[in-house]
Amino acid sequence: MNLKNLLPIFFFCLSVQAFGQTLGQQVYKSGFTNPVDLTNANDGSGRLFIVEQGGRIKILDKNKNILATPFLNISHKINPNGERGLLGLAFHPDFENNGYLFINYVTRSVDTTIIARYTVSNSNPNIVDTTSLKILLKIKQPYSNHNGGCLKFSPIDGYLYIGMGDGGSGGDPQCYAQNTASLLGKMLRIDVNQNVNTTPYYGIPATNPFVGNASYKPEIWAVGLRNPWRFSFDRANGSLWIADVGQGDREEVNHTPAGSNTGVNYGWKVKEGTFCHYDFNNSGCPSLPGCTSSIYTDPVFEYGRQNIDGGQSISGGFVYRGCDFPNLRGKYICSDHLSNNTWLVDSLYNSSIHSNFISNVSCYGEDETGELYGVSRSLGTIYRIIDTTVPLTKSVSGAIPATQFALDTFKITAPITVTGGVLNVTSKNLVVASNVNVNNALQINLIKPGCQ
Ligand SMILES: [Ca+2]
Repeated sequence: MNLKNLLPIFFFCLSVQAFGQTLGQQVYKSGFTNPVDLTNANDGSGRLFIVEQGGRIKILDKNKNILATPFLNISHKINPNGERGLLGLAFHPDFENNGYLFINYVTRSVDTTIIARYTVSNSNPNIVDTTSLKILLKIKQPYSNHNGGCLKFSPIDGYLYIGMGDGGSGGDPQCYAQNTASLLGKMLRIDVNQNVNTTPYYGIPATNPFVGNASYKPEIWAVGLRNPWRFSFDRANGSLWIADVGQGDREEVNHTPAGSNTGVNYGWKVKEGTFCHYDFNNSGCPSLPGCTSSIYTDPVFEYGRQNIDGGQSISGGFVYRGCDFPNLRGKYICSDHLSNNTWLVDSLYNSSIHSNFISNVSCYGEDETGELYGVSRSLGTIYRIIDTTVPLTKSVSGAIPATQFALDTFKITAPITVTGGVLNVTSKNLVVASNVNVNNALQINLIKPGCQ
């Protein structure tokens, strides 16, 4: 066995363990216009779907080509200004079989949030059948801002969660977020597998916390949110991370375990983060306990409004569960849209700040394997989130011994020319069946100890 090729790999892995991770970003693809959401269809196609606020959903295929024809174009239906427009996309967990996708947008004329279902074309997997439109929810917006916009399926209960802002203006003047007869300022949870072919094209999960309580809208899963612009589920355990944009004091992240059916009150507008809201009074509000009451659930992470180590508008991200960067695994990432500060928050809620990160992050998104991407709204660019201590590629040339590379470390992704032997590549390992000579330098992409 020729150890020359293996020793550098061994010492390289040791150094990663010794020095930990350094958060970094790498341009993945540019050319989008005001992108605000990124997701995948989990159908094995490797496609990324990029939502543009102006009303188009673009496909970035697995070869990193932006398809010329949008997946969907509803630009005629929406108002793209401010916090309005096409804001969110979620694929049904069984999209591969039923072709359903769900979007969240604000209408062009009278500001109204629409939650709608479309079906992918029977004949072209890269086009939505626009005649398939079904509208599930219409929620009137009293002001132009704080429209929420995110919607996602829980990997645990399979229900669709919809983040609703408090309706806008400033300070929630009508106290919508604590008004249980309003869907504004709430996290909603609906079952899209009920009434699939009849209005309203969804049903209420029997385990929703306020089912049977006449003073609550039954869609409500949690109350007390100001503008949960971006939330996500941890794909490893189904827990929910909600980033809630603040008013004047605190930007916050809330973390709630999977299977919570108790009806969390996240505090707004009695509290802003862990602070008592500075101008809270009961004007417009139902009679509510004061801000020190235990009925309000505090965030697990928050920051202040100064740009040096805080910001003014949080864009929530995801817990990294990809395979390529082991030292990022289990950490939640979020950014401030205005200050460009970015944080990693670990499972004990310890945080580290990374300044001068991606400009104007609107959202993060996962590909099918859990690799993470950050999206710059102003630059129209998608960045891959990386650990800079882990090189993305490594090259070898010359003779490779017949062996299996150690530590499940490598796979071959680039075309190679080989003489004198056969290379067998499995999902985990590079296996060389007999001694070979590589004519050209061989690029090996680093992957996934413990994954697949
Ligand atoms: Ca709160």
